[in-house]
Amino acid sequence: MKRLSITLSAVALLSILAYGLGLAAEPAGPKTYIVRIESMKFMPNMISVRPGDTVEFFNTDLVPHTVTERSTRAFDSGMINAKATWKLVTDEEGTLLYRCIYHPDMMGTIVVETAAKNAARNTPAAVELCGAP
Ligand SMILES: [Cu+2]
Repeated sequence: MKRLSITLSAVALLSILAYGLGLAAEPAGPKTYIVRIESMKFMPNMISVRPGDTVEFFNTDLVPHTVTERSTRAFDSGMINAKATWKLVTDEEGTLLYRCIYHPDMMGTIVVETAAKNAARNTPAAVELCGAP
């Protein structure tokens, strides 16, 4: 019985160590990130995600905004009303530049890249909502 408890303690310790080193902290599935539209700005205005992740734009302002790809309008949210949200599901790697059609000064960037590249790049303001197991 004593040996069993020592073994269990060793397993627990290894689990804690692995978690502390980040080995067990990285969920495999796609995640959802929030970009707030607040006071006529995208916050954060630069976010780094992985292919398959979702970026959800939440308009906290009292006026409508859009999330529109800057050059070709490859994606366009249409009007996002006050207190409404719009989701963009990313697919392949690349840099997505967008702006608000109504307010040309409002601009943002989504960098879509694999895990190895974007591990430590997100700002604290990039809130991770949830991660599928
Ligand atoms: Cu706007």
